[in-house]
Amino acid sequence: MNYSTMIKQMAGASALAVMLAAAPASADDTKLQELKDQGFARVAIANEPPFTAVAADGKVSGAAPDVAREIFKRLGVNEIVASISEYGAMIPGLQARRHDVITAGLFMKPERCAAVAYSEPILCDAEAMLVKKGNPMGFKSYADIAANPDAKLGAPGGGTEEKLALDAGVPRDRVVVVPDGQSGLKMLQDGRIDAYSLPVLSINDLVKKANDPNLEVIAPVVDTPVYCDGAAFHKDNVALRDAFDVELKKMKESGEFAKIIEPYGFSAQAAMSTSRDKLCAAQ
Ligand code: 6CS
Repeated sequence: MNYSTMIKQMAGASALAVMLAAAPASADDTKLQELKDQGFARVAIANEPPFTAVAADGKVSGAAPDVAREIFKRLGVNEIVASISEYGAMIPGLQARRHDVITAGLFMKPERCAAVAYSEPILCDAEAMLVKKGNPMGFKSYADIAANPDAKLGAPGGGTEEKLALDAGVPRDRVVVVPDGQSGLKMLQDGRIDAYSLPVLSINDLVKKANDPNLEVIAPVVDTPVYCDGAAFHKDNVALRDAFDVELKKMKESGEFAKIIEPYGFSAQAAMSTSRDKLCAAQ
């Protein structure tokens, strides 16, 4: 290569370098301003009390949206607008920009941590199974369900319980996708499934409202960890996630975080005793 060509190449390279250096802050830095201008944050929820709930009049509550609503207010975004989604569709919906954040009790696991930008931990819970009174098939673990060729488990589509059951060897055709708590309860009562699995607080909420003496809660499911969720942001919105975490930390330290989640049955201490790094590396 002759000298003049080399100089031209270098000039081009340095011009490019100057352009990149002057490039505006990443697109990520504008997301919070976008939400402020929009006036609301679009949150994905599941409608699974006490994690998330939608009343007959459309009012959104539950520990996850209540924490998010308060933090977004502090960030200058006054409202949240919720859409109900199956757990397995939440991350694709976030990646397709249909949601600004997932605030649904979506438990941190390595494969999810790779796909989203989680906040620090918010809601922690163990896993449970709802069975007929007396636990006639003797379930204590998902392996017990795998071992019984007649046993069928109901669980949320794309949810943690479905994956735990499949990983424990329950064949696909014996793991029944259940869209919501009421459906799961009915399927169990009608004998279409032999156990229905959700986190402990969700199962307890369902049982309390069912008022059916022929039900029994198996909790915790043996050989399963305590999971914690975080608010889940798009991978390109780390600056927004970090701003959310600054406010979450303040609320944890002031006691305001506990005031929001503990009336729902969650432990602030459980969330404060772990971290995103630990939960995303664990299991
Ligand atoms: O994160 C999950 O997959 C699970 N989280 C909750 C709050 N309920 C069921 C779901 O499978």
